[in-house]
Amino acid sequence: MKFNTKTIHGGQEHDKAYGAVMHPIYQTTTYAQTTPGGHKGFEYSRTHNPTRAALEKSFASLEQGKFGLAFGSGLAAIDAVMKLLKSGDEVISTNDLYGGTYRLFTKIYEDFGVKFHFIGMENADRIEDFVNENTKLIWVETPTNPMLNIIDIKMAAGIAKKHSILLGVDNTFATPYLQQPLTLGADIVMHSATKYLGGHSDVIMGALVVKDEELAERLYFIQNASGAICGPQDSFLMLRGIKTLHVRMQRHCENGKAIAHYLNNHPKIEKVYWPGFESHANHEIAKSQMSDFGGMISFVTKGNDYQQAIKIVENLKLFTLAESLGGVESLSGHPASMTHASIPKEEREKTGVVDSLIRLSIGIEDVDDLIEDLKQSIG
Ligand code: P1T
Repeated sequence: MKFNTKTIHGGQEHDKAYGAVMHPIYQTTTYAQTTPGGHKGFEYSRTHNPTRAALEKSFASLEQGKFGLAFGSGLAAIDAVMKLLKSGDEVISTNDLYGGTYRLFTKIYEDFGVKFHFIGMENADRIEDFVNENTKLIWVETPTNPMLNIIDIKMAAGIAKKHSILLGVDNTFATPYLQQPLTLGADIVMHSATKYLGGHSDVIMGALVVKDEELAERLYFIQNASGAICGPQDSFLMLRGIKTLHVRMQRHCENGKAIAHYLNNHPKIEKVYWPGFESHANHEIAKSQMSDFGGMISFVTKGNDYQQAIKIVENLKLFTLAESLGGVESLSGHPASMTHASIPKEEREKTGVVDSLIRLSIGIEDVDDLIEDLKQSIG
């Protein structure tokens, strides 16, 4: 089955009771048993719920994995991965990543004795310099949030395999429409499904997909034991959102390309970060592991002017100034004070998250209107 068909049918079957075409919302916590343990595969909704199970099959199908897991948020999904580790274990993570992921790693898991190495992974062979006998996980976000760096998943997977380390890839920015990390050798794919998978800015959710059965069993155990699952209504909304993922992504990419070029030619803009430019440091890797370049763009104004950056985001009318990304509507953000405020200034500035950086999540509105809005706001 091809990807555009999988978004609608992947892992799905019609409702067995009445043939409902959309998967029913099983709004129940528990299931009748005829005798202790005598049930139809569902006991208690923290452990399993039919609506969530349908969604988990859809996640697995999209990412070409075998097992999908849905969580109450993207961070809950990453938290479940971290619970595979124990005190003394080490993680090599990209240094440019969502601020909340950095906060989870440094403010929660460092206290539990997990050691993190945050490194630039634009040259992925650098990862090997940080591997030792305690290394258990390599954590990659590509494209990175918010600098749109590209990390070579195949190369990272080669290093992970060589040393029997797990490779986890946060595929939130690319989505499986553009990039499927399991096919490039990753062990775990993670999503903030809140973003493009849901696509309508109305559900907070996380996803994991794996191929290996033993790893899946460990993660299902953590999912049930820790309990950070999502509810059936949200699972339904996510299934509905996924059905249009391919058409939305196509438009996000088209609009993203037009706006990246518009900004790149603007006299008041210093630099535009978008992996579709031939001048992007890892453009060739982006071309080889992604089928297009996505709808996320970051840029800085000439002279690194903080006040001007704030004025731009305040004056935008169609682009809403808000946290998050990946919805049908365009959003703007100021990473230094919003999504990445939990990363100390000296750390974030090392990766380029300066005070004048603006991040855009390009929606699927008419691109002429979006460019008109940027024109009136940037001047
Ligand atoms: O917000 P939540 O669903 O918990 O997902 C966390 C997360 C994980 N990974 C990436 C790459 C993310 O971008 C996020 C959430 N990001 C934002 C809210 C944001 O505006 O960047």
